[in-house]
Amino acid sequence: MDEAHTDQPTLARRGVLLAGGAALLTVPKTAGSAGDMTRQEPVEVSVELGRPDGRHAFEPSRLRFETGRLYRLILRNVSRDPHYFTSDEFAARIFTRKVQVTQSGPDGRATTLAEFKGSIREIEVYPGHAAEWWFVPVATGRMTDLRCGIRAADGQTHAQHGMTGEIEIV
Ligand SMILES: [Cu+2]
Repeated sequence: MDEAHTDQPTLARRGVLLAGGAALLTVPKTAGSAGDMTRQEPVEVSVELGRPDGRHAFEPSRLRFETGRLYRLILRNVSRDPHYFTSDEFAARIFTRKVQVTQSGPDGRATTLAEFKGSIREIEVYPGHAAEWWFVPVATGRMTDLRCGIRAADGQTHAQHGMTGEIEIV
């Protein structure tokens, strides 16, 4: 009896909160601009190019981004071969703020060696090194053309060895 009694105000309050939340969601968006989307705090995403055991693969091989958010995509080559991060469809759907070439010091901290601005279509990273792609996705889509086109000693590309991936922008 007592329990049911004390629950009542809680439920009533929750109802009020839900109603309030729903009301907030239905407030129409104003036509204002979102401001400079390249100046947000970046969302950090890391992808390893190649595997330490020599396999040709992206890890992870499935990536997901949201339009309107700034990403700092760290491409780290953890293998002994150079690798490309290539997706023409992805490059066509993003705005690149910059690409940075970084170097890790003995203390593990990354130092920026160079910065590139403008449209970037693909990035090649050499063994043991890293590059950062800072971008804002501007169009949605599911891209299945992520690949590394480097040709291995057997005449096949790394993509044919399985170095492919999928990118989704929502
Ligand atoms: Cu490769």
